[in-house]
Amino acid sequence: MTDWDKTCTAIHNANDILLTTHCSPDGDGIGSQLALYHALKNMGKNVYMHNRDGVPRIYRFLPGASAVSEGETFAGDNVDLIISLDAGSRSRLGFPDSFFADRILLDIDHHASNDCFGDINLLEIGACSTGAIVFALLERLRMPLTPAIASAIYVTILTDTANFCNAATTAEVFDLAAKLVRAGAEAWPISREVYESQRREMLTLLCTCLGTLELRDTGHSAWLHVNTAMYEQTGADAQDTEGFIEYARSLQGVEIAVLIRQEEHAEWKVTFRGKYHANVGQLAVSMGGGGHHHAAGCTLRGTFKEVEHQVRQAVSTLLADSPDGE
Ligand SMILES: [Mn+2]
Repeated sequence: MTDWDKTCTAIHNANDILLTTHCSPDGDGIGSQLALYHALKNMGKNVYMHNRDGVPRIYRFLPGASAVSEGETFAGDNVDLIISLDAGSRSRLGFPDSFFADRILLDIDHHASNDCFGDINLLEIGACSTGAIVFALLERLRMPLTPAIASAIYVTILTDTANFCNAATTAEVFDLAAKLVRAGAEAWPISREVYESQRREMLTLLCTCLGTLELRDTGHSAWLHVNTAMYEQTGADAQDTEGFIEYARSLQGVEIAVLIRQEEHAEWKVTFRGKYHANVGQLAVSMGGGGHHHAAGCTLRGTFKEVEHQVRQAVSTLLADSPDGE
């Protein structure tokens, strides 16, 4: 569903707009949120930003990031439009039902697993990032690209294409990136902030995590895990695990990489990366999660052993059904 006209009308009619993104936000969620924040402010709207999990450290350099509040509830009674960015389902936002009562919900997203949870849905499944949809929306609204907006959208593309590397990286993506750089997004300073500003604790945790590497399914699946004891040993936290799974996928012959990360309340965040044919998006959907063909995730409950067993069976079944990766 691609409700361009309804989206533009809802934005024109709203006075107080709340922007939000999914739990454990990534560069696409945050960049989309901040780009739209600046543009809607420039239109004269009252704009608020609130995420269940705030803004990860590596994205706090972006202009406007300090205006994002966090937590399970948001006090603003006057909000008439909520815009959800980069979330495939309403539950991914992490808020109670009361959060959405009496407000129009606009869902802007590019996940194939999106269940059209909005009152209005602006979905472009082929888009490289949700930020690319925001870019197209700003063109429709005739909003000029400022350096702050261009930088925020650039981050969405940089991170969701895994540095202009993954299967979503088309000629159109490079065209869009060029437009953003011309509008004031600075590629090298942005890369320095996102990829070259890690804490030492991250590398210590990475060493520990790589020690858990296991290859299964005759070398077609690679497995890593992180538990809370590892955070205590290293001083790192869940945000530091961003990108760990790419090491598992980087091995020759690996078709599916899996990272199982301990969360609070006996929950485990399971992240999948695929390399060739295997559709890890469908795999994640089958376990209550969602995502894309080559990148997806879900949350499971139980002990580590139970969760690992469940995921192992699902991965082995998928690999048995897939043609050999080439
Ligand atoms: Mn995205």
